[in-house]
Amino acid sequence: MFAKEHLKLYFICGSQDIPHETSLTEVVTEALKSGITMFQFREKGEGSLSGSEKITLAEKLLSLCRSYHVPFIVNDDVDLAKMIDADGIHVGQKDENIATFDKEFEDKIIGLSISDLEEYQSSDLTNVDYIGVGPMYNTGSKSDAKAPVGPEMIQNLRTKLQDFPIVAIGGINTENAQLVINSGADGISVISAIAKSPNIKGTVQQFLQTVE
Ligand code: TZP
Ligand code: MG
Repeated sequence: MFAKEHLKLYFICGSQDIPHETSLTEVVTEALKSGITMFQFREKGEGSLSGSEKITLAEKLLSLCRSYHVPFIVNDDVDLAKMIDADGIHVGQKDENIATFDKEFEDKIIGLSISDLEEYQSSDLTNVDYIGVGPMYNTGSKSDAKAPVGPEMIQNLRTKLQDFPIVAIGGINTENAQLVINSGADGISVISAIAKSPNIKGTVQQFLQTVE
């Protein structure tokens, strides 16, 4: 089900990341049409939806992703992922422990955030399909983001993890994406570079040229 090709251009988004003049559904539709390879629903922070509004939106985006054969990952919310039968779940270091749900997610994609070597050393990757490493650079999309670790962290982890799937995250744009890929990442994950792009199609195509 999971292949590291899915990490090439991993778009992460929630309604809080979307400029007022558009909607999450419109942005995700345009991103899917343009060729993103995986999507994560990250409904989190100021301006995000909860309860039934969050579930309805998730179901809508899941069916959109299915129609493009793009895996749909839920950030953090294990109950939601189970309820709507998402393709996977992404958790951070402080989120629900993977050991508590790995059996139920055996045939699903499990992603884990790692920001530095210390977190890498204390993480059990037995049931993890990919890790998200970052922030690479300063980010305006995560209020509690750690200090940027730079592409050197990918190089560093790559030597320890051999061919384990790694996606880079945090402050990645069309200018610095090549550097991140050259450091050994299998792909890049972005929020604002796509969510706030005035030309999503052009931005996605530029990213895809970099990662291919
Ligand atoms: N985790 C580390 S940085 C980040 C997350 C979710 C935010 C990435 O957003 P952007 O806009 O691509 O910097
Ligand atoms: Mg999380």
